[in-house]
Amino acid sequence: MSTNDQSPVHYDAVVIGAGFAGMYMLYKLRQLGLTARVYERGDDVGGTWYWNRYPGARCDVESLEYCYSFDPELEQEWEWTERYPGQPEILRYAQHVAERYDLYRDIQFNTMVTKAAFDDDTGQWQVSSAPAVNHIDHNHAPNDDDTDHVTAQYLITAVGCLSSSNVPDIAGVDTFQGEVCHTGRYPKEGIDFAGKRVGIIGTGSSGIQAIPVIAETADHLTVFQRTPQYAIPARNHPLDPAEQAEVKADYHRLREQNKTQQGALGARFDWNEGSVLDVEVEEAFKEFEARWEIGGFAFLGAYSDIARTPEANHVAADFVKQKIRETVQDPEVADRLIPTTYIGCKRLVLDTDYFKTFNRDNVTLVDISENVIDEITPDGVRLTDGTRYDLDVIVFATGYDAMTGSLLRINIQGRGGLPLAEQWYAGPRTYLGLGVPDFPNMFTITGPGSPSVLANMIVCIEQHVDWIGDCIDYMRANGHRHIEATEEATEAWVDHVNLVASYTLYPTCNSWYLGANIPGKTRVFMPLPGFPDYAEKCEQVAAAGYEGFALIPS
Ligand code: NA7
Repeated sequence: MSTNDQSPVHYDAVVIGAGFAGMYMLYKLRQLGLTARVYERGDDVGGTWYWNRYPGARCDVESLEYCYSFDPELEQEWEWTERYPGQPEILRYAQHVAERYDLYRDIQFNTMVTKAAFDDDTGQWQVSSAPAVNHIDHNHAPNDDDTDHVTAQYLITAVGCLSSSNVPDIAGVDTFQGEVCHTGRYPKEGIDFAGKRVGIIGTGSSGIQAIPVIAETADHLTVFQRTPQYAIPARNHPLDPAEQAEVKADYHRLREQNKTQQGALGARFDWNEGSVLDVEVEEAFKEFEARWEIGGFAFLGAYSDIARTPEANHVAADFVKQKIRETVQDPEVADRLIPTTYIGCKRLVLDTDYFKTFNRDNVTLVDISENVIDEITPDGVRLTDGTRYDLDVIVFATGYDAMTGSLLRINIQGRGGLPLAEQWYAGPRTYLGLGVPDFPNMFTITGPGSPSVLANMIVCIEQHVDWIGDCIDYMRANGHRHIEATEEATEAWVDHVNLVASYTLYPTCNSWYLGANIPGKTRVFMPLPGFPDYAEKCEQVAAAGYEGFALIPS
């Protein structure tokens, strides 16, 4: 593929990323008879589930719902072993899919796309790639010496919403003598915590999953918490074969029903339409208790106004706060673990024994909300007030530059060399989360402005890939060479996303949905709440001849 003295190899489509989105996109492109090349930074498929190998890594969507539906034979034959799939099982599933549909041959691993530029003269995308550089920080630039170039008619990004790791810029991190890792870039060979003094920074979903598991083997675990977080028991358990068979017997209907749910999941839960404010607190707590026992996101389905109305939210939050106080033996530690934000404002975490872990003698909770980490020293961590913690291992569970980070890390340029970073200087601007004005023939799978992280990702991925496939098919059938989101439709869509978010409590806290976890990032609410309305809008747009997009003939 080296192209020094020849013209670059041309593909109908270049796909960036071989996670669940990239794999299904490749499958779809092949079905359409198109040539495609997929570039992947890792050395295997799986995306998020390739990188997130930290102890306790598990999906918060149930196995039977967190899998493809495009092939009835696949969904019938694959057997899940647990209610919620762990990282190794999801990775095995991804590998099975890649083998089953012979996807590997069109995927180039260990490769980063460094630049993708639309060429105004040829009307094609010019894509440059280089060997991936392995580093704790995903944003680390690869070496430019060994760059390959190809061209493509379509550029399809399947980079994932949570794949650009956020490693805080803390002075001295390079001087640390022990082992350092980020949960989203966890070493394949694992880390042996036995007998070690471990520090973990971050108490989001990754931290909350990892903490109980690391605490079991570490000599001592120090948890550095900036913001306390709500967590609901996952109640994971081995999947009963009879339950699996029952779901599979009715799979199609359940899948279709999921698509009518706001989060495209949980069709088997009871989603109560009523208001928590219409019942006595005792009755509401009884309902929450029942759902606490079931485990998982069913908790949020207890009443319909928890995510919308502050007073309703308080009732649900109070229930969880009471649970934390009942579980954590030291009242002072319990106080520090109690969140002050609305429940669900940051993504609700499903946990296994998280709060209980703080009753262990070998676990210390350190509040760094004000007394922040000032420096990482060769021996550990020093806080602003001078307190030192000697450590052998530091685990960053500090999350991601979500939704836009992985796209902006690539030097993507649209018409006239316009950098995507410039088009998005005031926050991401997309039409339907799928297209960007001035970036013809570029599709962003689960891009900002689509439900993505607020819904079952696999459902969102399939919906986007199907839509993109249909769109390309339509273009070819009708002699269109380019498709491009219009400025007006994009403007209106960005306003729409903001309006829908404003009806919820999501924008009220410093979450990664808003980009608030990344210093200097423009605060814009990036995902769109509500899968069913969104999917309907996408269908309407397509049925109206791709309304809001400009279609340019060959
Ligand atoms: P999250 O949810 O972004 O959590 C990151 C955690 O790291 C969170 O507690 C942050 O505190 C903390 N953090 C981030 N930066 C710092 C710095 N500089 N200092 C101290 N603490 C910091 O990421 P996860 O990987 O846990 O989960 C991501 C998603 O994956 C999750 O929502 C699921 O969808 C799956 P903060 O709350 O910002 O104060």
